[in-house]
Amino acid sequence: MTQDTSVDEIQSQALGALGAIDDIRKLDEWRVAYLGRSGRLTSVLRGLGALPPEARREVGQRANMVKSVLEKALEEKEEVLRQAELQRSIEGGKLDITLPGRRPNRGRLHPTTQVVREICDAFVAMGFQIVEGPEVEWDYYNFEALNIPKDHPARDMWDTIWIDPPSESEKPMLLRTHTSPMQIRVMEKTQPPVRVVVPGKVYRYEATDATHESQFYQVEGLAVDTNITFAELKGTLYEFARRIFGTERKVRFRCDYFPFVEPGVEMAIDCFACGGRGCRICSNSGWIEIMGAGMVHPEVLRHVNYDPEIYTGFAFGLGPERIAMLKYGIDDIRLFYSNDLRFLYQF
Ligand code: YSA
Repeated sequence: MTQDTSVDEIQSQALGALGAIDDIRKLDEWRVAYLGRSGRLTSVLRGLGALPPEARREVGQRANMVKSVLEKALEEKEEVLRQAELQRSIEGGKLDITLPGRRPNRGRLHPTTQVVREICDAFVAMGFQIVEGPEVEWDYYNFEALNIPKDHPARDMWDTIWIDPPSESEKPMLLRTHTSPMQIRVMEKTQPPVRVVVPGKVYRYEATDATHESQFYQVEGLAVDTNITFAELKGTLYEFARRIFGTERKVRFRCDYFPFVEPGVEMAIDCFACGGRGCRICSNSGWIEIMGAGMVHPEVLRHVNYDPEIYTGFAFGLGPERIAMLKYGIDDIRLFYSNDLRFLYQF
């Protein structure tokens, strides 16, 4: 038998075998047997080199023709079997071709990100620029330069997660406990007038409850210029509250202490849950604190070589999760980071 007749034989055997297949899952076995890397036709094509030149051309051409015939036959058979399978499942009632398709899931921004952006937009509209800074911070920026020297009791206001504890390192590092260190970084690099907001994540070694997380966001604000007074601070923050909450909500300013401001204030909004009567969420006070603020302390200005006789400024640091809670009536801050899609899909 010549190589040529053996190629014809392969074709007729292959087509016979293909005709006998009635299950789509068996087609791959057939493909491997005849057209696969060690299949019968591929072996003939591989052996062409050993044939004399005139036979090589003839057998080669024939084998390639057979290959196309088999490939086409495989394609047709696959289509026939697929149609048959579809027909069977329609008849068997397994496939409801009238069912609407499944909607692909669409991604969206996390509610905290949405609120952070909304807050920043409100300040950008009032002439502030947005800057960002490191979450791993030096003790110097987080405390020292903000008028909180080592061993000062004010450090206890921020339960700190240390990377290098102060006793072990000359230049201790920590996870920033607030966005206020960016006040120093910005003023070191710029000359007044300064108007910036700084969104970012902060970390505290703190037990969680309905209004406290150990990782949360803050948005810092800083304005320094000549002639900035407490009136500018109040005007800016009232305007912010009006833009975010509308004109109906009540705003309360109270004296507060932060070592890097003088005087210092705390700003609160009336509790969304009890309308100010007092409940679990607002610790029976009727108010939810959303930010600390104040006039930048002259000592902080001196730290960055601004002359406090010429320049004054105000600063604030607010909690976007608390603002989202007030805006949307969310009664537990832990919902933001529990990865519960039923919660997240509402925003
Ligand atoms: C004060 C004066 C300034 O001139 C500038 C900034 C500040 C704020 C200061 N750096 C600070 O961190 N103050 S704070 O500890 O009271 O936090 C500010 C805001 O962050 C709070 O009003 C609250 O909205 C939010 N916050 C605080 N602890 C939180 C929290 N949000 C969620 N979980 C916590 N554990």
